[in-house]
Amino acid sequence: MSSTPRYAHGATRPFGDVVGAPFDDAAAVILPAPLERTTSYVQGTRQGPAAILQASAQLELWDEELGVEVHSRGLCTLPEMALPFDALADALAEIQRVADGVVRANKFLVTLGGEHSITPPLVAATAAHHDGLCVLQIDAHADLRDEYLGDRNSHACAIRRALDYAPCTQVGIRSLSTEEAGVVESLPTTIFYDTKMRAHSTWMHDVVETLHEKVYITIDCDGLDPAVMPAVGTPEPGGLGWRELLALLRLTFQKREVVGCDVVELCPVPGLVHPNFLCAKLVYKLLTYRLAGG
Ligand SMILES: [Mn+2]
Repeated sequence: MSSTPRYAHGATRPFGDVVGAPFDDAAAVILPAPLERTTSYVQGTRQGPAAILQASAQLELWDEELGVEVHSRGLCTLPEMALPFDALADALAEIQRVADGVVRANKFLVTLGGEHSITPPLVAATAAHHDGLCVLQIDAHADLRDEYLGDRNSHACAIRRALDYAPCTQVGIRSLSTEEAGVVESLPTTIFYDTKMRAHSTWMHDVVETLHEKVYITIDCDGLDPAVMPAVGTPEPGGLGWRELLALLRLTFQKREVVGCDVVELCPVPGLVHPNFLCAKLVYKLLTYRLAGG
């Protein structure tokens, strides 16, 4: 009997437009989780997973950087979660339940958001099966508020909640509130601010040095420079370049065991396809770095 997690779902569109492995045979699993409940500026991240999967049909599956093609090494795309819940907490609990089923089956889970509030349940599910887990967050925003607009599960609180399960290293940060700045020192997190992090040429190694052996990576698209990644709900000037992000990710996969990832907060702009394609390529890079062994 298949151990595929069961849940209410919509369409299934396989990553790369190529039917991959059945769940039980898969090494890596893609979970589309189009949650959008607490976005605070531009709306539309619920369209993110579908846009990434649609764009992924245009990907070349050969990776010229590593000289491999990993799509055939056991990739399963699950159907898009429907998340028919009135309460945000119930939707997050369902994401955690489904993620637990994937991580328990020893699959490399890549979740497509959706807003950043999906990350705490994903980290919780991953930490339950991987002792000593830590989180690497790529983001413009610290997301360390204890609550935002009365909601402790808001996207603006994502990393604060995730810290309940694992310590964090935050990279590319260039936006935080006065309240957050006041509590940073007391929290189990290390911040590499965008304005200062490149001061030493070894900075990427310095980032990786802060990470435990097992790492969960959460990538908020707005961590990238909005000049290359404009389709986000809360854009911030500055940020990582595309090659810079890939170099940091590759180094992390080379030096640590990355056990799960998410790519969140893509907010597609009608007629502007390059951000969607960037996210599809980013997801495939994560899969390539993992499945090809760095
Ligand atoms: Mn952000």
